[in-house]
Amino acid sequence: MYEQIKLPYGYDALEPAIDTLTMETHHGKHHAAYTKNFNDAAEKAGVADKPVEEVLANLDAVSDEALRKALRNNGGGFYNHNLYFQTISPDGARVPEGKLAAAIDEAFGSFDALKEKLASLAAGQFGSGWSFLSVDRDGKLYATASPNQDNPISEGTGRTPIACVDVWEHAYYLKYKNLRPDYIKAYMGLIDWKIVGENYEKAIG
Ligand code: MN3
Repeated sequence: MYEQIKLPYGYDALEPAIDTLTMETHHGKHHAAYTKNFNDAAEKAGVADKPVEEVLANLDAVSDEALRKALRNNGGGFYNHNLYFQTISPDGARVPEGKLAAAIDEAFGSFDALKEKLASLAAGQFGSGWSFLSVDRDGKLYATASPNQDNPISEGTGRTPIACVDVWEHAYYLKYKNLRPDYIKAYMGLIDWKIVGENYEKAIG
């Protein structure tokens, strides 16, 4: 059984950057639905004993097209939102340190340049989707965007996402309406780079 992360902070803890009603709806309804639908599809496909990363990396092994699509969309939604809610906090580290900081400087030139790139990818994503910071097996970082609930795993890149920005309208529309860039800035201001650093070290083993 795949489980939604339990938030280590309250739905109202991220005010005013992310409002309480958006958090309630996003985590309590949208993410809950992706999780339920992913569990159902994984059960049907006979893959429910595998880690979500493995399911997403091996979608081609599922021959039934509707089931493959359900796994891609709901497995992606389950995975992406766990990362989205896990990597923010009301009082986290606002700058990266150690190995992650060094990898960011190497790949992007500076932390500010990375933030600009992740934000512009998110702002420029046409329709629903995400921007991701991901890492390959050699520790090299990439910033990319994906449509829908895709991610670097389901896209077959072999990279592990370690931070993300959700730009589906359900992530921001109640408060920010059409002002997607303002939401992106607010969300990115909540990213806990200590957690992202832990994700980085775990991904490269
Ligand atoms: Mn979302």
